[in-house]
Amino acid sequence: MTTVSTTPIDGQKPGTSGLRKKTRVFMQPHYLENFVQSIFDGIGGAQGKTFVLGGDGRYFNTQAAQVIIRMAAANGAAHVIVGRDGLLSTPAASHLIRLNKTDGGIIMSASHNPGGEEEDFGVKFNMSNGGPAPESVTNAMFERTTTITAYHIEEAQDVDLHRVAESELAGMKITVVDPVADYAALMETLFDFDAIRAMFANGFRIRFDAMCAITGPYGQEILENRLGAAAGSVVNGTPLPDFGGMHPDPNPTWAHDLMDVMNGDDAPDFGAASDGDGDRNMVVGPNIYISPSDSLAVLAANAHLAKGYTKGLKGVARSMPTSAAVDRVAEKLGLDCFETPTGWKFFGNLMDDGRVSLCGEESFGTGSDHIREKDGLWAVLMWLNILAKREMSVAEVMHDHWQSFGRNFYSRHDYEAVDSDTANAMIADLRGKLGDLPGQTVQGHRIAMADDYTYHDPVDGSVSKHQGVRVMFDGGARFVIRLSGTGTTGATIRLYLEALETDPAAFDQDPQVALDWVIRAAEDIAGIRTRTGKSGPDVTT
Ligand code: VG1
Ligand code: CO
Repeated sequence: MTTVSTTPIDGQKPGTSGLRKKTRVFMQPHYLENFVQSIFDGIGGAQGKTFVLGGDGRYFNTQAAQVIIRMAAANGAAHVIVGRDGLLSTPAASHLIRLNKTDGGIIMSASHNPGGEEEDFGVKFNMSNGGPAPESVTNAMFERTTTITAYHIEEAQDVDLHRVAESELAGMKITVVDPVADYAALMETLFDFDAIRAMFANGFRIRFDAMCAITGPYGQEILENRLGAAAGSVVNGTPLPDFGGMHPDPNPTWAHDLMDVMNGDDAPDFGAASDGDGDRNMVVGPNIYISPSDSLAVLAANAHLAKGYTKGLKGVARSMPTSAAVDRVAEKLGLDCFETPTGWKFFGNLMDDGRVSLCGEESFGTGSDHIREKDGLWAVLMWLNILAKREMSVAEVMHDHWQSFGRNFYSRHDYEAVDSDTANAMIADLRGKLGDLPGQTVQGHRIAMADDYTYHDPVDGSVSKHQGVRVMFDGGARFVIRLSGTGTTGATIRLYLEALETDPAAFDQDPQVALDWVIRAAEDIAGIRTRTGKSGPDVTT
C-alpha cells in the first residue's frame, strides 16, 4: 500500500448528481484519486465496508475502475462488487447496493453528458439505501477535497474485470458480476412479463434506442430475449466509449433518429430512448411525443395494472419544476403528493420513510421505490405493461388521461453554454425583483406568487435553499428558472413553462402555442434572450 502526498484541487464540488468534469480534467494527476479519497473520508472511512462499483462505459471508465478498486483496497474496504468490464447502469448499481446490503457504491458516469476523451466524465457516490448521497454527505466530501493531504492506493496489476469471478486484492474480496442478471430478475418481479410477451407475440413493435450507451445490453436481454420483441428492436445497443459521437440525452433534439422513425410512415407502436447511464427515458408513440411530466402522471394513474403495484401507491413525488399533472392524479386517487428540489437525492428520504412509491422529474426521469434511482428501462416496461393491460395505443392512453385529468401544457427551454457571469447576474437580478412581482399583471395575466424555492425535508428536517425561482400566475400557469448543476461548460439556463388547460377542445394544441404567453411573460420578467443575445433556446423539450 502506498500513501501518496497530494494537495487540494479546486472545483471538486459535486453538483446535482455527483462530480462532473471534462474527461481530461479527471485524467489529470491526482484528480480522480483526490476525489475518491474524499468520498471515503467523507463517509467516515472505507474500513471493513462493502461497495458496489460500475459505470456507463464511457471513455476512462475502465481505468477509473482499476484506480477505485486499488484505492478501496488500500483504504481497508472488505469487498467490492463490480459489474463485468466495469459496467453497470445507474439503476442496476442502485439495485445491487440494496440487494447485497452493501455500504454504498461508486458510479462512474456523467449521465446524459456526451462521453469521450474530449467530453465529460463523472463520479458519484450512492448510500447504503441505493440512493444518491444527500447534500450533507456531498458537502462533507467537498470539504475534504479542500483539505486533503494524502490518498491511499495499492500498487498492483490490473484486476481482471472481463470475467464473472471472485478474486482478492490485498485482503479485499472482489466479485465481478453480470451487470444485467440481477436487474432483469428484479424487473420480472414488478411487471407482467406474460402479458407483455403476448402483446409482442401479437405483432406489437417497439424501437428502443440505447444511444450507444449502457442500456443496450439491458434492453437486449429484457426486451428481446425475455419478452420476445423482434430481433433488432434495440438499436444503438453496443455501449461505446464515445457513445458513437452521440449525445446520450433522450429528448426530441438528441434522440432525433428515434423521433424521425416514430413520426414517419410505418412507425412502430412504441418508441423509447434512454440516457448514458440508463436512468432516464423518453417514450413516444406513433406521431405522439409524451412529455415526461405527463408520463409520470400516466404511470401514477395506471401503476396498479402492473403486478408489483397492484396494492396501489403509497404516495407520489415530483421535482419542483416538473408539471403538476401528477398532482391532479394524486388528488383524484387520494394520494399524498410531495414536491422536492431538482435531483433524485431528495426522493430517497420520502421512499425510505414509506411516504411515496413513485417519483419523477420533468427531465425524463421516473422511478419507484424498487430502487433509489430513476430508472429508464423500468419506465419503458411500466408503459408496456399498461399498454398490454389496457389494450390501447399510446395516443389513446394519453388522450384518455387528459380527458380525465385535464392537460398541463409543459415545456422546458434550455439556453446552453451561456457565459457564467451573465447567467449569475440574470438570476441575481431576478431574485431582487421577486418581492415586487405578486399582484403585477404581465402579458395580461396576474402574478399570484413569486419566490426562490426552499425545500424543507419532512423526514430529516434539512433545508435546501435557492432551488429555483418560481413565478406563478392566477389559474395555475407558472414559469421556473434555475441554472443547471450538471453541465461542464459555462452555464445552462433552464426555463420551465407550464399552463393548465381544462377545456377538452384545447387539448390538441401545440404546447409551444399554448404556452406562448408564459414564454413572453418569462422574457419580460427575466430577459434571458436579451441578456444572452440568443434568439431562442438551444434545446426545447
Ligand atoms: C439535470 C436534470 C435533473 C436530473 C439531473 C441528473 O440536472 O435537470 O432533473 O436529476 O440532471 O440526471 P440539472 O442540474 O442539470 O438541471 V442524470 O440522468 O444526469 O443522472
Ligand atoms: Co442519467
